[in-house]
Amino acid sequence: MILYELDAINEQYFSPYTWRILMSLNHKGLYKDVKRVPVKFSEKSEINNKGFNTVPVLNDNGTWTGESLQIAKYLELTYPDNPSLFGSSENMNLTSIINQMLDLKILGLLARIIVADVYDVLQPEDKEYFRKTREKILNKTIEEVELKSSKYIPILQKELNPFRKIIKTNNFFTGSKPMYCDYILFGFFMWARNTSKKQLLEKDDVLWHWRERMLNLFDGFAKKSNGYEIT
Ligand SMILES: N[C@@H](CCC(=O)N[C@@H](CS)C(=O)NCC(=O)O)C(=O)O
Repeated sequence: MILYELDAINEQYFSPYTWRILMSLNHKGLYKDVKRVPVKFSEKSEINNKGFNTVPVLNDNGTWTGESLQIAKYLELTYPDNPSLFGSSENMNLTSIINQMLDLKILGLLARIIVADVYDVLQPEDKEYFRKTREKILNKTIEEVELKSSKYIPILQKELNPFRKIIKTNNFFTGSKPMYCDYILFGFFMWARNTSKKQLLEKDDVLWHWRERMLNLFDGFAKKSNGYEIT
């Protein structure tokens, strides 16, 4: 299996969507069979040639799949005997809704907090492409966004309230075991952890402890990745 992901300096792999798949591959016990291949924002021909423009992209023995949620579903359906990412087909559908809602809400907010930090850890040849595309989306320069970044941390914290309610009584979002739903939100935290030194959660927050549990899964797979110590 080949997983295409974004390159970054110092192997600080940060794509939130790729993190969902890295965790899913571990969850399914398939990570040991995976070769990780970095592509650049500015040079993505390996995936472009197969019709994809974003990472993650998975090539499983000639079967190519793009879009993180589609990859997760592919893994679930192709490897049904490995631990389930969704629990049932009904839960898979529900998780798809959560995926869309979270992406809409959290991506924009977190981008306003960490975009300048992401810019700093890009490969030098990717900076021009990133600046051009992201400044167009944010309608501001990266530096202007950075000036207001701290304003968005409490807004992000508030948006996460529904998750806090759930994990007051559960270790993970659907119960005692992590599922794809956990990996969706966790991917965003890995985007921040592996690019930014900004503190997003307070230490007494139940989500802080959930994030610790997530970092420690699979023998500390995410914790061992190159990023910044979360304080
Ligand atoms: N909906 C897609 C989003 C993937 C995505 O936006 N990936 C970003 C990196 S985090 C990317 O590859 N961007 C390439 C570009 O902007 O050219 C998914 O869930 O996989």
